[in-house]
Amino acid sequence: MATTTRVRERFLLACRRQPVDATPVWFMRQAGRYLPEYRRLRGDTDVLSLTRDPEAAAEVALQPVRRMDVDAAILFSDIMVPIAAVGVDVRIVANQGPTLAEPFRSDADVARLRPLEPPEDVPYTLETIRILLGELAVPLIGFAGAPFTLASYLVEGAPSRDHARTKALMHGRPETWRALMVALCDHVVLPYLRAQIAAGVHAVQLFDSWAGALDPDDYREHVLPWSRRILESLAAEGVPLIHFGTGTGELLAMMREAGADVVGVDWRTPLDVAWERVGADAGIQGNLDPAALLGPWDVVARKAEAVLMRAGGRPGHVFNLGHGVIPSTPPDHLARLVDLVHQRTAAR
Ligand code: 1CP
Repeated sequence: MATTTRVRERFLLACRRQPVDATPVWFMRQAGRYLPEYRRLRGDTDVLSLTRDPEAAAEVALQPVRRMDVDAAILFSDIMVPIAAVGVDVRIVANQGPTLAEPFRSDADVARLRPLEPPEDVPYTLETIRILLGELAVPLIGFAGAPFTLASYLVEGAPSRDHARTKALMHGRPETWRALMVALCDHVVLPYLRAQIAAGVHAVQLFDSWAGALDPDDYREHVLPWSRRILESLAAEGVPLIHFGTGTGELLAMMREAGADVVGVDWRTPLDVAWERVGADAGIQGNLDPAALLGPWDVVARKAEAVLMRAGGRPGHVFNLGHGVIPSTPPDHLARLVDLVHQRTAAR
């Protein structure tokens, strides 16, 4: 059993749609290249090596929390960490992303995903969580990639725009697709998330970053059942479950249906429209365009206030960007944004 640390509650309350003293804020990729202290610490080390060094990974996750009054921290890891941990040769190429020496194409490739044994395969992730729980005064978010987004990297072998090979496999070899989805759920994502929860993370986010590449029928038939398998299996664990993707305007209701407590939405769908789609019985996370932070402060403030207006003070809003922080973002804009959200929403 993990020790329960006393942490600031407002992020967890909002995930449960309970009233809060101010709207909680955190940022996807709040740890990362926009911070000079991250660039200094990382040097030439690749991201996967950094995640395998618990002291360094914990330090990176703490950096944004020291600079800004964010209401949650996110584990520093990557969605490809548990894939690499079961022995698949994955590298994260600088300024590009995950690449595989031998992309997945067949049933024999699916067999390369042996079951993850967290204590042996990802001891560094569990140790990073342990260190963070001892240091943090805000909740810690654990995460994993969702089966579709993980499959896209495995099948394409590199970041992709059209996800063509992935869709070709999904449509052309449905049995192989199914086997791949089962292996990703049961051998990789579920053991990885269960271990993070057992180690004490306060909430979990399932990143289906590229699900928006699918039409709604394909999402329902080929992807939703697997994301649901994960979220429903975790429901009894008692931590809030956040389900995020980009370009998902037409998929939002199904992402909620998959079993999420909170649905993360990008900037393409206005927050009030998105909330209507996920339903009033779910929370919503988002959704300022990360590129707005590249403009002057008055633009950031105006666009952030528009997001808050659309949230309308209803319980269940977690303020975030619509996707990760862009590396050229001025750190001071983000810190000011946190304060603006807190001030504008502080209970009077
Ligand atoms: O230092 C670097 O080179 C920066 C790039 C980087 C970072 C900071 C990568 C390579 N991974 C990470 C850490 C990371 N990855 C975190 C923790 C940091 C935080 O949020 O504060 C998280 C949550 C992830 C998750 C992740 N990795 C996702 C889902 C989130 C998202 O952005 O949609 C995805 C799709 C990845 C794959 C990946 N890893 C790295 C890159 C550049 C990418 C995306 C590549 C692509 O466009 O396909």
